[in-house]
Amino acid sequence: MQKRFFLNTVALGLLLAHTGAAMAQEKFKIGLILPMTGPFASTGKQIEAAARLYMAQNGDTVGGKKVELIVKDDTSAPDVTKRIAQELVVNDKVNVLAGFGLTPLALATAPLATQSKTPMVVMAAATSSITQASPYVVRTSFTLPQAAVAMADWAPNNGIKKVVTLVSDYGPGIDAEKYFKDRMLFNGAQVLDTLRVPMRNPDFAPFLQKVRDLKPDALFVFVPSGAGAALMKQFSERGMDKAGIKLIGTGDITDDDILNSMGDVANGVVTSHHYSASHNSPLNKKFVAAFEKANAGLRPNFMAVGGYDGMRVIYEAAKTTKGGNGEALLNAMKGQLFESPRGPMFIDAQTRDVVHNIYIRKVEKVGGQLFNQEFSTIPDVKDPGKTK
Ligand code: VNL
Repeated sequence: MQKRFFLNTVALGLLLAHTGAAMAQEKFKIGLILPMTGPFASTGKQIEAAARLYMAQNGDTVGGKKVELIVKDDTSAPDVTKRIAQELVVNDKVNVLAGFGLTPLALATAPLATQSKTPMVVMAAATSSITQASPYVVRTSFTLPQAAVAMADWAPNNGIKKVVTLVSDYGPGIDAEKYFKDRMLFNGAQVLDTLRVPMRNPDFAPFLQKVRDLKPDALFVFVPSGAGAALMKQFSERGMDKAGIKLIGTGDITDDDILNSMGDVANGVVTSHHYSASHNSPLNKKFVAAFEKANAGLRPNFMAVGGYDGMRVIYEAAKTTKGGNGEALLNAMKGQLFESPRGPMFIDAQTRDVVHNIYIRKVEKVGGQLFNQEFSTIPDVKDPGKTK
């Protein structure tokens, strides 16, 4: 009798524990780690706004589970990103980690994704090698080699034979410099010098002076999202444009988030990138209008689209796996093919990296506002960094 009572109690306990676990599992948790404060806060703001818009449009239940979006500020410090990711995995038991505003933040977290078998969706960082840092990384942003090679194919055919490069001295800048330079040389152009500025609080003045003395046809620049306005201001103050030196670069320097505040110096600047808020498609028009409406007129930039598409990849994988996690969730992200506000987009199943169009764009005034007007398309660009 006693024994039977004991067994029943154990059974009941197990049942309750099991039910408790099942109830805890009713949620599908997304840990979104972003720089919400500090010099890269605009990236965090754009991505969070885009993720919330995606949820507002697609509902907060997926694969039979309630979606919980947990947003955390890493202040753009890699050790903080890593600690937050650990807490999200161990304490919150998130199904997926997402965000990653800068390359060092993604690289600091990649080993944890591998150890814990947690899919990690990189929505912003764009150094080619990030997808190789963990087999659990899936990227929905872009890669610098994609954009840099496209610009190096366009420039020599458009009167730019001698260039100087100026990049932020870390992962994406070094990728931009290398892939732009190699392709320019391959195309028979000259690279007079390669300059690197500190990633944080760069003073462009001494570098621009050097560029003036070298008198290239154009200066090719990469600086991370948010830093483009300071570059433009100093470019104009140093009289570079008046000295006949054109400014070209990846679209990070004519970022839609701040383009309108850059003024006339930005007008006419040609860049290469995967997204413009003025991309001409019904889906993008809808996206931009909804984003602006939900965010007091804020224009979405390429960070927003990386966040929006990242949520799409997560939602579809959650549907396929009925709110799964680990390798099953990861596998359901691979190979997704869909229309993004940027145009057609594909997650290469082999590399887990994004394949999409790169556009050549020129800043122009449309209805009194500055936009990156796309005028040429290089379709379905894979990351050139993956082919060697
Ligand atoms: C990165 C690349 C960051 C491109 C960016 O802005 C950007 C990165 C914050 O990989 O760190 O525009």
